Amino acid sequence: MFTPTLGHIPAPQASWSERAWRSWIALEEKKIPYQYKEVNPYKKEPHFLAINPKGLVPAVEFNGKALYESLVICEFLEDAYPSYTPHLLPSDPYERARARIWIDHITKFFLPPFFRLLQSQDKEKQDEARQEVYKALSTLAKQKKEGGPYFFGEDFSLVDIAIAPWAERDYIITEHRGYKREEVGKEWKEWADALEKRDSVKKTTSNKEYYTEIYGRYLRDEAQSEAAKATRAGRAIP
Ligand SMILES: N[C@@H](CCC(=O)N[C@@H](CS)C(=O)NCC(=O)O)C(=O)O
Repeated sequence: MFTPTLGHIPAPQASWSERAWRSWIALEEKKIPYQYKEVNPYKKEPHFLAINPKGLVPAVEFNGKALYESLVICEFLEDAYPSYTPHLLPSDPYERARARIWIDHITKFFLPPFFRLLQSQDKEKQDEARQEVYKALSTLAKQKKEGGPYFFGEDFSLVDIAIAPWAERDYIITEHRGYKREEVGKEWKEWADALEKRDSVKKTTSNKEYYTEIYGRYLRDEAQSEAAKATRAGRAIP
């Protein structure tokens, strides 16, 4: 959970949540002072449910008011701190709309097969999900502007933030599910390489041993997160 505040308390390096990580990268990029508070979203304690009734991270408390949903939080930070740079969305309305179209693509076409790829125990279903992951990423990467490492070329944006956690953690599906960045295509390989080298991403990453336990549960299809349960039941992920 994040509270934009005047004091900056360094965060412990233990956050595994990809969605929380998006908001964290946005705070670091824009250098908004914040306080990081660790909560266990699986416990869904009353004080946390009062902040996010869905009981999911990330959530922020801003001037005593609560907000949740990773991408909404990132856009909120952009709106609430207009003088803080870099801006995470382009100034041109058409390009802003394009950013939102491709962020929506990540939500709808990348995340569901990513979770299916992790959780499927059946080889054929894994192959199918891996192909869907490749397709979603190559379609996205083909929209990337030339002349710089990020979606909008030289300008790092919310599209980069929306996908960065899965670029940094794709070694898990490489080690366990036969995924290769190169198979997606050159555009994605170069983009993903740049994302994992970005300071705000490196600074907020956690150590690998911590992830092994968390992702192990997904790889054995034992995870009990809302996303894992939805994937198992064939429902849309939250
Ligand atoms: N759409 C939400 C999803 C948030 C979400 O599912 N967060 C996960 C961590 S990545 C969580 O809190 N899981 C706890 C649970 O499922 O009980 C967002 O983008 O913020």
